[in-house]
Amino acid sequence: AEFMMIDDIPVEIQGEKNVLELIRKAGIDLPTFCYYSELSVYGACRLCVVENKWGGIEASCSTIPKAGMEVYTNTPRLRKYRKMILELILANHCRDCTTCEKSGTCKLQELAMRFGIKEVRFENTKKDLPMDTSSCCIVRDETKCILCGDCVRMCDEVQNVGAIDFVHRGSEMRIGTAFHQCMAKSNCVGCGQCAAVCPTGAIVVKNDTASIWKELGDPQAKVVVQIAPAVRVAIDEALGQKNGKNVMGKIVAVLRRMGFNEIFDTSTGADLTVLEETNEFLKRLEKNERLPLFTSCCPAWIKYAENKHPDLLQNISTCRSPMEMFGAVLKEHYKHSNKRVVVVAIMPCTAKKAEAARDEFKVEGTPYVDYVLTTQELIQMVRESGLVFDEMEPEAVDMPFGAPSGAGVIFGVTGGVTEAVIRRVADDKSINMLRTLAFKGVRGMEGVKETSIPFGEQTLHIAVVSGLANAEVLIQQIKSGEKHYDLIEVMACPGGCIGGAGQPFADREQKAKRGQGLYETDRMSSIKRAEENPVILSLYQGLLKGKVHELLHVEYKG
Ligand code: HC0
Ligand code: SF4
Repeated sequence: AEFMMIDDIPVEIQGEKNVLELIRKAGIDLPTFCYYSELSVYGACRLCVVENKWGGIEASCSTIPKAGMEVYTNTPRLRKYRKMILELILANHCRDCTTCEKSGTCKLQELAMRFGIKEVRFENTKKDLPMDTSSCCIVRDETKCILCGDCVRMCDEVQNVGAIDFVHRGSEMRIGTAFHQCMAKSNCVGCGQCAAVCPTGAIVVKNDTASIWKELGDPQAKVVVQIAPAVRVAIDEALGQKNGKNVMGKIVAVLRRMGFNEIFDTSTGADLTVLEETNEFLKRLEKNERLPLFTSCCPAWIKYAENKHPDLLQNISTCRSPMEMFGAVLKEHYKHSNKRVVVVAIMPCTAKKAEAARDEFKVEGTPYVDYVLTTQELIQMVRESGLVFDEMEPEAVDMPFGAPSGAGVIFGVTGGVTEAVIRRVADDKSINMLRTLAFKGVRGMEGVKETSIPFGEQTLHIAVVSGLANAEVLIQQIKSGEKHYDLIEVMACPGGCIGGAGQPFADREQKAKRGQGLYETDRMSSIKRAEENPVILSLYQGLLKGKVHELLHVEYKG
């Protein structure tokens, strides 16, 4: 075994990419603004500096650990250096913390507290720039930007979008879009991953909670809400436990107390999607046309395809996302209500806000889904209400839509849509087939997964990707003829919806726990397959009769 010395204590090197990871493994929470293990190392914030035995100072994030190396993490020089960096950042930073969207989760605020910064000795030379509120998904406030570049690297390296980049040089340097366009006109796909890694309030998720409170207070409004699969395994991280367990029952209880009139599960919509998407897949297989079939539930992926691969739009499933399917079903179901029906969707996702606002999902200007709230916004509303989430007694969702199948619940994790579809198309319907399917390569946090299943005389080749840069690699391989697939599931956020930018921030390990939480729910569901959900059957015989195309499918106009 190889060791290096950290603060005079030997620590074993076990393949850590840099000294910073080793220091953190040793239980020392060295601060950083610009380090994320899934992004390239930028080394700009200099907070992670360490001192070597000769008194040299170096950034630990960009130093490779070597046997025999000796570093110190907490010397008087380093403390002074870190304080100085923080003070310089704070000098050029808006300091209206109490009214900032990021207050409480801001890294700069946290470090200023940790390092006991009580005064800032430098003058603020930063220009006062207006906020960019043009996007439905994110809000940019450049006065809070500390130029760590996390957003730029996320957008480029993980999402292959490149909507934002450094512009100008020296003291004029800032983050901007191509041709200085507003976010809404840029090629941003709304995934929100930049906001998820932004350490300050420079990029935040758009907050729509005020509109919801207003609707809840309006006696003329019937406020109906649907809850996405991934929300139930993440909300508790901010309001209770961090174990990734499904707390859907508590969410339902809290929403009822807050005044929502009818509460449903988006997974019911996912059950509809399974049936529709499988039909479509089987038809295309039969005719051998428009293959591979790409899934269509992720709105950031749809936007990405529209921007970069319009030729692939014909391959994308015509199924609306579960949220939009269910939104349309709900509006249809309540169309004779004597109240104004407002459909709210609680999602792990920022791009869903833009999806809900698309013209394709409006009838005479009225959207099927009126508002999308992220998990984080719901957390804020729960806190504001004063209801103690941890003490809520779990309750069930409302009829007539009731509980979904397990297949509809696992939609929230990468590979879930695929697994749900395979359950339906596979010839073998035994419980053993279900069990082995879990080990066929569709589960797990990897960004690219492949599997194949027997189908009659054929073998179906299936790929599952999360992170748009991973999708891009796959698309190039397909276009060059190097790879062939029949079905491809694409989710923009690493890990799928559980890793959505609307969720509390999570590392890979925490995302994996959320995934396990959804699989556990599936294990505990007596109905595993979408087609066995009696609610879905009655919908096809009733409300959806003659309206399947109108309510469940879409043609994107670009
Ligand atoms: Fe998802 Fe969905 S699973 S996109 O990941 O398909 O956001 O959770 O609600 O619509 O069901 C997000 C999560 C959903 C939809 C579903 C799908
Ligand atoms: Fe890039 Fe996504 Fe942020 Fe848009 S929301 S700028 S696509 S990371």
